[in-house]
Amino acid sequence: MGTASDERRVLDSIPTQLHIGGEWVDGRHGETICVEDPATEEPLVDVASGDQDDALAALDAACAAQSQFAAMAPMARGEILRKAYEAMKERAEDLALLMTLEMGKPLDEARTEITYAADFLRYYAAEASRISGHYGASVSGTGRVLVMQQPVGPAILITPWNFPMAMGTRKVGPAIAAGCTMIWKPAAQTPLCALALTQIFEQAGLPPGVLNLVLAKSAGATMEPVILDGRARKLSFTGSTAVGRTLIAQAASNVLNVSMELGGNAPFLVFDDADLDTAVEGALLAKMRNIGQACVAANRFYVAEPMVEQFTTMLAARMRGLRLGRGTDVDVDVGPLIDDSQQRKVNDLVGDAVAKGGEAIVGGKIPDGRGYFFEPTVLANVPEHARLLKEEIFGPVAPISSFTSEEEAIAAANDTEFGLVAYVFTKDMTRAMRVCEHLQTGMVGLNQGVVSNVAAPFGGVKQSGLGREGGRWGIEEFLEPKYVAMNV
Ligand code: TXE
Repeated sequence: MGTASDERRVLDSIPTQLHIGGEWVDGRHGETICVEDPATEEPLVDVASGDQDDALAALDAACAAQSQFAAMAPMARGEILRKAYEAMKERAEDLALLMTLEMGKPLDEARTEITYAADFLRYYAAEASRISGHYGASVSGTGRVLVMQQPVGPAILITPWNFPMAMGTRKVGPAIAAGCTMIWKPAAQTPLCALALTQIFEQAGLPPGVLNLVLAKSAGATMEPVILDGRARKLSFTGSTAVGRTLIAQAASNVLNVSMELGGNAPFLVFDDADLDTAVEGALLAKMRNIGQACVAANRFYVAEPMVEQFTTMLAARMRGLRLGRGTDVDVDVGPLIDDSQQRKVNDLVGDAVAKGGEAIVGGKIPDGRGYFFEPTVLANVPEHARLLKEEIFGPVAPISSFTSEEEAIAAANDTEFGLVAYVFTKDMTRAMRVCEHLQTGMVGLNQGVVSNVAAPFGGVKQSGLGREGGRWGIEEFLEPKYVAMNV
């Protein structure tokens, strides 16, 4: 897998148009998006780009399909999800290659994401048939309480490029299970995974108009009229906090139900009783998965004073040993960043930290050559006012500081407007629980550097978002309870 002819075959195997009302169509104005390989900066393929007229046509199609889809037996919706899951597993190698080509992550990481993404479909295939209401006595004893669970209505899904398949299935899976029709706009950098997934659902028998795919160069101008229209009743977004804020304001005009999975600034705490090998292993995963382009990426490392030197030496040695390259090449550990703007952002943040007194122990630069690479970087002595301790780095940069007490560690961890995830390494379970209770985050990785699990509620507090995805929480985001007061 990964030869030039495999690459061409995989690229040629997927559609390149928008999908509206069950038809594959070009954008009305004939515009296209050129998809680029971030490791080589070479064009891969052109796909159609739509505008607000296309997006409004997608909304019409979603509205037209809504009531019939809501009436479909939940088990039948589950059956479609199950078929799509099986198709993803069958095509896993090709899908992984497609992902590596358009977004750069090494093939092994892409394979892991395909499994994770497919599992959302498997999970929600089963969950569809478990949607249930409630019937019971009222507390006063007279009458009855009947609660129906109904789909919230047509949903707008907007997804980012960092996990192009999993961010899709994590929204599309529960929306289908709940009986919602959709307008899905993926990121312009990664339309190919979205096209492949839409094709899989078409082949799995999803009725026309249920999943409408809108690709667009200009996201805001294309989607704003759809959000402001008011007929879609749900807006589920994963992306930056800045765009999330704009979208919440747009959704407010028609009081749309919103789910927001936004940015993070994850602290990584290593206490003095932690197992250092486990902590370094966890740090590598939490920092370097997807070359740091994850909302759950460890952004700031705080290590107990007596161990900070050893931790820094161990992590630096591991970071130094990572091999950068095109994700299709064997033995590559780390791929490129997604594009030049992310590369510039990471470079600027590191430049700011170093100008303010930070010291690059490893890396710190854009390497020579083509592709949007950035060297795996460990920084020491970064002062508190450095921008990268306040902002989401979204790159392979680990700033390390020390602390002298549990209170100081918790205060530093919570000193951010974000609240997605924190990582805690300690063998003392009493301390672990105490720290978990005090952390202002939606998730905690306890002695592990990964929190993603399809059965768990993924999401944040503070400016990291609203609502949860995954597990039974994820399907509830697409359901509305309707209470019927019964005179019995
Ligand atoms: O995100 P955007 P970008 C963070 C991360 C990254 C930064 C910028 O820090 O460095 O955001 O990345 C669509 N109306 N995260 O610029 O712009 C866009 O087309 C409607 C964290 O890529 O938020 C894409 O589909 N849609 C995050 C999606 O929003 C709009 C993942 C995300 O793009 C829009 C990605 C608008 N006005 C970036 N503007 C996470 N939570 O994991 C953009 N979009």
